[in-house]
Amino acid sequence: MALEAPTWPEEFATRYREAGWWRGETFGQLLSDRATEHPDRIAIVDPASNRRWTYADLDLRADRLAAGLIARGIAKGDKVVVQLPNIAEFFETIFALFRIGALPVFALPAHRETEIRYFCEFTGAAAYVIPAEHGGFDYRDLATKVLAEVPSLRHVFVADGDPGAFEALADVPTEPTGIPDPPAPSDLAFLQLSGGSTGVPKLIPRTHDDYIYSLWGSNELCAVDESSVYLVALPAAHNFPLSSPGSLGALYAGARVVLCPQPSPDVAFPLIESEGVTITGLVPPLALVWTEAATATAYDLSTLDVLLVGGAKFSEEAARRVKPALDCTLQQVFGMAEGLVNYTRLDDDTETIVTTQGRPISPDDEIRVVDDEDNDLPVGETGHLLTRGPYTIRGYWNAPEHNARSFTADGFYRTGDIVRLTGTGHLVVEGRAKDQINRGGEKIAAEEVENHLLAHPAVHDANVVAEPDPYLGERTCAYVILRAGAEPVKPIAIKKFVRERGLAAYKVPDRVEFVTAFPQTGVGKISKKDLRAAASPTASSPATPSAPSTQQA
Ligand code: OOB
Repeated sequence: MALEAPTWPEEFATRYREAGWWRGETFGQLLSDRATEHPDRIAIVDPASNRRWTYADLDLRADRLAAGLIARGIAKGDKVVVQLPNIAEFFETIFALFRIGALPVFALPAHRETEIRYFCEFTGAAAYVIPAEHGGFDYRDLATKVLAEVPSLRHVFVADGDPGAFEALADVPTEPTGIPDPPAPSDLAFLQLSGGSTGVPKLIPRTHDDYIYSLWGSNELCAVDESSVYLVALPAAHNFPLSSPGSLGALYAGARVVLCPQPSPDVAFPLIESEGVTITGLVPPLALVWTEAATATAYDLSTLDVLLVGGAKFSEEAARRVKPALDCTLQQVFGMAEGLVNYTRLDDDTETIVTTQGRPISPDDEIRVVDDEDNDLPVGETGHLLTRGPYTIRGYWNAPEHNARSFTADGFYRTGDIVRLTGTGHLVVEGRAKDQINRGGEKIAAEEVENHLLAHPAVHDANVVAEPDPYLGERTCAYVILRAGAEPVKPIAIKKFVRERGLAAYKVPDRVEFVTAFPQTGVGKISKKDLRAAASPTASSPATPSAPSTQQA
């Protein structure tokens, strides 16, 4: 299958194979292998529906669903938008698609019409898989709208609950007939979403070879083996709980995956006790909540060996509290869906664990810390992180213009993160150059929200920046200049407008501030740095975005 994105030059692919990083496995095959090796071991626990699937169950289900999907015309290379919560069918669906060589496009349950329509249109998706309802939201209504708008979309499958006018996923499986043309290890396995800093999200093409390396590489560093029990506390489709080492790492190891319907301690702690969970991953705000709750809980959390925390910067003070409260090893993880994942090592000393974001999985991960002109900086200096390696993409899917900006000519990915390397090769995340808000691990591209604000008839101009939040780390502040003579409008109306445009709720600005002008840089560009400083009450030199000396509406 021709890749629809730049891939590794042959000399790199050969090197990664020869080094043993790329093992020539596919997801479809590895599940069959595990099912042959230990058919009766539990693979998936879905407590909400009280189901426990063995490896043999999951393998058979994936085969039967693949056969049914093929009968409905889903073929190798087709894209299928998968928007499922933490339920067992998520795994049945993605392994069926992996087997066919059809590509899941991993949407999050929080995505709404704007995002889903875009994923379906941009990828020319053939099918869309949803729950009937989840979190009080009816995905069938969303699917009805998207189906009417996207001509390529031929099927909507409802994986859980009343399918309404659509086909229930449970009615799709049939007798397995064999896969006509299974994917090769170097083929694309799926499209993951980028946190992004551009107007629309970019799609990340991952191959079987490269992603599977990130799984077993993570397993080695996080001590995941067949006796492990991994709790999927974050949304299952996100790269962190999927692969660091995540559910797929656990399945690779022949371990058990427990699906947590919600990450709050009142739901997660009883599952840790009853299933003997040994390892899980959380974003910093949740890690704080768990740490607090653990000191007062009656549940037995003693099986928990490792708590991974990542997705956003975990403050040193919060990191120090983890071990005393949960009696487990904290492992910081600094990763990205584009590839590179860094872990603190389980045997790192406490200072390293609490003050750094770890070091790369692979000896073949190349790390550069550069200045604004791409000159390499001496170790210890702070600069832009560039990376290249055996599981970091060489380009986004069908996005040549973005690729020219986001990758160097020799294939390094510009992460947009500002980091410092320590003498031991650990990375410390110092900040971010990309125009993004990291809202407790959920990434928001400022430009995307600004475009929606600009669609409001009363809005002349808008700038979205991060402001500090004690719980989330960052939240979103929209500075808005209203049109001269526009009807008076309240911040809440602006928020409502954005929400009603069908955007995921986490992207709706937390605060809308009306100003008459934006601060400018020396060359007359809008200064987001000054806007950020204005949004931060503790900033040393707060700008005054409403200062009349700057750009007038
Ligand atoms: C993970 O993946 P994404 O794609 O949602 O976001 C990647 C970005 C990074 O470039 C960085 O800006 C930020 O999220 N980030 C962190 C961080 N971990 C991620 N910033 C500071 N400290 C950390 N520990 O977020 C992701 C993917 C795999 C594993 C873990 C996280």
